[in-house]
Amino acid sequence: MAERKARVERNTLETQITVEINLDGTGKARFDTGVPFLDHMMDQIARHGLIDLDITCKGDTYIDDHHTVEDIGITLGQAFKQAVGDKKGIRRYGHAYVPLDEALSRVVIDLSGRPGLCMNIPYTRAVVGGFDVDLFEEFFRGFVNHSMTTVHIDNLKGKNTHHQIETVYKAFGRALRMTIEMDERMAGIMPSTKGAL
Ligand SMILES: [Mn+2]
Repeated sequence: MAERKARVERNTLETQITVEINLDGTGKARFDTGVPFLDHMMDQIARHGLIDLDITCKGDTYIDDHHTVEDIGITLGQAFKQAVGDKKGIRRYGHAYVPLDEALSRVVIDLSGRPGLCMNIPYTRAVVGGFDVDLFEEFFRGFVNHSMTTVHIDNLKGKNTHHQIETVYKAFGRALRMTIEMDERMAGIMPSTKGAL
């Protein structure tokens, strides 16, 4: 199988970002983004997705974390799409439920070729670890728009905000892993009756 890796640089006046991704990794991650709580969340994608990630960002966090979080989502989406390639032989769909103590989240993904995000997280707090939790929607919207994927995210239970969002990122990693797994019975076959994704 060809290597499923990508390296994407994205530079604007607000952020300068480099993302390196290996879809067939072991969950090795290195982050230097200036936003530690986001790093903690992206670590879940790497570990539970078995995706190697190396992400650096110099962003205008002296304003707030908004541009950094959104633009990392965009760049990660671009790198993911590039690394996935033509999608032949992959499972395409992925889903996961992940609990963490009282919290429970479900993430369902389709590498559909069409961007779409349905996200429902009834946060119990607006800020966690100094991080505005509404920015997570910007991260995921950036990702789906640039990876051309459909993502449904539901936090079903949870009292602690850290647990709520951590279960989302863990489930996202697990679901992503399923989408890109090679399905032996689909070898060389495009997982769509349209013949393209
Ligand atoms: Mn945690």
